[in-house]
Amino acid sequence: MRRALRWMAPCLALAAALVACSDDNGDQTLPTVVITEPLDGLTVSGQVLIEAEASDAGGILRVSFVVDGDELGDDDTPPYTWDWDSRPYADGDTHSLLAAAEDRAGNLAYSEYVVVRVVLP
Ligand SMILES: [Ca+2]
Repeated sequence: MRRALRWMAPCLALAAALVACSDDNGDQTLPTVVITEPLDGLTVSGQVLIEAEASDAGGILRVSFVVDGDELGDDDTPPYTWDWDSRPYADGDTHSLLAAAEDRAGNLAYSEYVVVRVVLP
């Protein structure tokens, strides 16, 4: 919301002059993000390194890591990784991993889901 207001202010100012300013407000292109580790369908155990690749012409602010809809945390420097402790999860259950990348203009993009099966160490 704050972002929207910040974005609109110069547009409103320029509207009087009939200047199209949508292209002058910076980056509106979503970043790209993909989980590179672990691979989809893999069986994992113990501490699991989740790694994502993210890129954006305007730069990446942070990549957040999500398991079953719950955010684990984020990383703001590449390589974007998170050490996921899978030990509290039930033996044999599957879980969906997701990475969300935010660029420096606040555009948010999500990776494809990666589904892994957790087994106890
Ligand atoms: Ca962008």
